[in-house]
Amino acid sequence: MPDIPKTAKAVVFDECNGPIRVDNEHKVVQPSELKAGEVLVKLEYTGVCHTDLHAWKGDWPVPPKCPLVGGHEGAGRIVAMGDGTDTQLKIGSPVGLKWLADSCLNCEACLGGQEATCANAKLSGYTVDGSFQQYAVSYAKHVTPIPEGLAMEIAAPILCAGVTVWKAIKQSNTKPGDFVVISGAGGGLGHLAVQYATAIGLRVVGIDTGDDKRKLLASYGADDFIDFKQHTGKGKLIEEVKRVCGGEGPHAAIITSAGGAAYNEALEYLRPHGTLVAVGLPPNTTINADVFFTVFKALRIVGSYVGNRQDAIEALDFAARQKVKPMLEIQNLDKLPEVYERMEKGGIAGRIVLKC
Ligand code: 8ID
Ligand code: ZN
Repeated sequence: MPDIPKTAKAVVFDECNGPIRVDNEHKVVQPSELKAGEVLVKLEYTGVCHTDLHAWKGDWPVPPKCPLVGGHEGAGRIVAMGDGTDTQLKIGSPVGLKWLADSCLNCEACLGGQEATCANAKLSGYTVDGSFQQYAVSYAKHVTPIPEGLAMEIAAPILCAGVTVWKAIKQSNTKPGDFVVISGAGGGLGHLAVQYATAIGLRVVGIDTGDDKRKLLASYGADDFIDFKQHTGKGKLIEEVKRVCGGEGPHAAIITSAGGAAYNEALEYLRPHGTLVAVGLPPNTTINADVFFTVFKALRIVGSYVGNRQDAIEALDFAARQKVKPMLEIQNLDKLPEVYERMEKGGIAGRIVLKC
């Protein structure tokens, strides 16, 4: 059994919008304190998702627990397990922590493979402490096995961003050759959505802003890029999206933007029978659907919330086969506050991953 220190580093905040502090002497849960089903994971890398920023800002209707160690894209190895834990995983197994830390596995949602909507779901970095630390407690039934040979820093962003967009694509009602718009395409979720969509043969139009993001998405084989800041007049973005999608608009639009404006015109640029997949979670935002056109164009609006255990395995498999490769900038765990500042400005192309 590996040596487990009594304390280690964690990044903590005590209240939403309050100071974010690096605690170098954060208590590490000891193996003897773990309950059956719990695992202690020594984290190597963690991605920073915009959800973590929403959590710190208290953006959503139900605030996170406080004090909180955020983070839910953690990659590391199991170093201890509670007595009586029933699992195939072993000490040393590489595993990932996801947003969904635990669920009951017995309710209608869980039995139907919709674990995220389990009434007893535990959420990493929201209702339980997450991955912005060196040692985290998680749950054997929900940690995701990371394929041997896949680098931990590559696995990390797949564990939320990758899983979520892979699931969203599966819910988009598209087939190879169809047009899909990814709005927020240059961000953490979006740049992976472009890659998964391209990998399965969709024609991808990215919407975001700036030349860095334009170049990044072109390197993944996106068919078009629309800079939303260059199409600001009334109806201009709708016109441009329709134009690049064969004149009729896309078969689906997956909104991964962290800003509400991306939702505004999506229903208007979709082609008949098109699907709007809502993924981004801007605060206080509503989707305005004109009833007449929703009916006459037979549109679908679908909310897509992370993915289940199998979606996570599939999402990592794309990365292991190098069909999908996150664009990473690696920083130290201590840099979380600076990362949030840059994220708030929309200035990150791809994902920032922190070394734990
Ligand atoms: O399960 C889920 N549904 C789920 C899972 C994980 C994350 C939802 N999310 C949510 C996050 O909480 C957040 O609201 O998805 C959103 C995006 O997360 P992210 O990809 O981690 O954020 P980012 O890296 O900051 O990227 C956001 C991108 O949106 C662009 C920005 O330029 C940035 O590249 N963007 C914005 I802000 N406004 C835009 C607009 N009007 C826009 N792109 C197009 N049009
Ligand atoms: Zn996330």
